[in-house]
Amino acid sequence: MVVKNAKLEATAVKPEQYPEKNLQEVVFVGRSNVGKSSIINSLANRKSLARVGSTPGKTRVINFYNIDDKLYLVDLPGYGYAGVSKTMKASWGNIVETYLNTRENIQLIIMLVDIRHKPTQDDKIMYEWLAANMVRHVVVASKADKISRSAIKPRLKEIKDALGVPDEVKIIPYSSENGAGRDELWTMIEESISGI
Ligand SMILES: Nc1nc2c(ncn2[C@@H]2O[C@H](COP(=O)(O)OP(=O)(O)O)[C@@H](O)[C@H]2O)c(=O)[nH]1
Ligand SMILES: [Mg+2]
Repeated sequence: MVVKNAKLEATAVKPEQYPEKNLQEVVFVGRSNVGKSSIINSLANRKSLARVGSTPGKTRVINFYNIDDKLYLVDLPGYGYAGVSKTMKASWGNIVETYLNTRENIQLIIMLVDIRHKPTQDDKIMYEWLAANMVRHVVVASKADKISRSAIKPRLKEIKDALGVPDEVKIIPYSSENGAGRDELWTMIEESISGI
């Protein structure tokens, strides 16, 4: 997929701030620091469309990136950052739940887990929600460049077992560093979006 125009179109904490254009949406969820902003840059082929590595837990907003006026890539606030207060956690839950429960144009949810780490309790809760809510989804094992090629398969299996991912749901190893997995993920995105 060649992206011609990519821009941050809206930043929201509540529905009134979501973009009004009814483009289909592909959503990224996962822990803080798992690589959500990086994968958006990688998919869009841009260096700094989304801000990478800002203080974990600090991004408490939903960012909507307009891709060629065809779809939005939506960057949700990350969960599981240890240093945040209860109030912050509650505000995260509220922002994310409201979006996931009310937004009708979500076509695909991409859940990121770090290929090097065991999924956490928060990851399990997130995946249970995805599995229970009948939303089309895919799991991406991020930072695949950080482990050896031979370690990839066993890591994917561990993630699959820990989250209880059924055979029909794909787990794609991805590297935003070198673009591994990009074509496969774009194919999945294109399959889930009509008219592109
Ligand atoms: N080596 C490597 N580092 C990555 C990759 N993706 C993200 N990172 C790094 O992980 C950190 C967090 O990434 P970021 O995209 O900000 O995560 P977010 O909090 O989920 O948005 C940054 O230092 C990134 O450079 C990847 O595929 N490979
Ligand atoms: Mg981010």
